[in-house]
Amino acid sequence: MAEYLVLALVLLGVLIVGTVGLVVPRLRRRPEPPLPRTEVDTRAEEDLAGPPVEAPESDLTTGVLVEPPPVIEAPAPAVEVPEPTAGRLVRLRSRLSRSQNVFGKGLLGLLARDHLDEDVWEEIEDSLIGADVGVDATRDIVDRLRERTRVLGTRSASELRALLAAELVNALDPSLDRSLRTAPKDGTPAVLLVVGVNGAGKTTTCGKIARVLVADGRTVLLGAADTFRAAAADQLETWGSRVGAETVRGPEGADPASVAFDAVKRGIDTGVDTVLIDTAGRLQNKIGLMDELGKVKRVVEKQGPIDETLLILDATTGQNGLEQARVFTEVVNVTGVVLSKLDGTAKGGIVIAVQRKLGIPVKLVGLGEGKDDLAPFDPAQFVDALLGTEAAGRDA
Ligand SMILES: Nc1nc2c(ncn2[C@@H]2O[C@H](COP(=O)(O)OP(=O)(O)O)[C@@H](O)[C@H]2O)c(=O)[nH]1
Ligand SMILES: [Mg+2]
Repeated sequence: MAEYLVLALVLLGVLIVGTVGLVVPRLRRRPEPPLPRTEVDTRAEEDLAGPPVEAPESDLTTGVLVEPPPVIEAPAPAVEVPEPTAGRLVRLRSRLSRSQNVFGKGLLGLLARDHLDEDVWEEIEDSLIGADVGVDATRDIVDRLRERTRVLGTRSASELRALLAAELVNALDPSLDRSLRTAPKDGTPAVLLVVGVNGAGKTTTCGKIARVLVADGRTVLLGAADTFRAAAADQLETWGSRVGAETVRGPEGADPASVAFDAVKRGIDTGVDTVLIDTAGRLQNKIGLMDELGKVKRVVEKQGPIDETLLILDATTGQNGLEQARVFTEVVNVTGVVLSKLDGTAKGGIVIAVQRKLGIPVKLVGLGEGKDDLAPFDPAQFVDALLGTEAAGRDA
């Protein structure tokens, strides 16, 4: 009898311990922090950019989130009116200050020496090569400069400046056509393709060009054919939305050619003036890139010719960038070069080397990260900016 009682007590004990063991962990798990809290926090801060909205408290007894305060929608940003392009290169000339040291101070200083002997000419040559002008162009410039200073009797500072300026402008071939073909023809939009290596500034330049066109009264559509990362399309869309331009994009990893095709088709259907197509520029695999870009070109051309293919080159990569650039000229018919980031280099001479090596006119230059820091390229204005205000002041 006593044995039954002991057994019954033991069973009862096991039952109690088991129940407690099951219930306690559940009780502990209950008040875990609800995930949506942080989400609500950041969203509210970004959208409102005002005083931080308090995080909603979770109800510990039910584990249910107390309803968050309503997130007030920020008003839709107004469409911006970009700066006109006229005179931009003159306005942005101070952005060339790094290069101005080499050309304006360095070269003009050397030319102003009392005796232009062999050593000085060698120093002048070194300066030009150091500024990425390139060996061939440097030799031409220095030979012509030597000849003209020899012929000329007097050598005032202003005369020397004028001689140097003339040779630099001459090396930039002012006769080249630098206009952008962006005007629609027979009711169909002009199509611009933007190519270049990763990070060169393609997307930024697309955005800046869209602003220039909108400022000129054109309607623009953007095609996000860099489908490698969704962020690339987002970046382009942001540029477009600021000036009221539609962006056609595909899902991440979509076929770039089909996105480009859709963009042109949409541009034709909606009757915009210009379609700008941004592309990817991964160069790890030259064959892959050639295939991809070649396909984009062929597929787009099913709907009509590409009016302008712009190659974006990062000026800070200097002569190395030039070698990479060749790959693009082999695949697509590059009609113009945009030299980006000229504000970030002391080697503004790269403009001369690029044109000479590629035989393609530099049509635009990027002079900063700002929305309107893109200028039409003009050899005389550029050289004037390179030689600097100080040198110009000496003329007066
Ligand atoms: N300083 C400067 N930065 C630039 C210029 N153009 C582009 N960038 C910057 O270069 C980086 C890469 O540009 P992005 O357009 O994304 O290059 P992508 O990969 O060719 O599309 C960004 O941080 C841009 O702001 C320029 O003219 N000057
Ligand atoms: Mg990009």
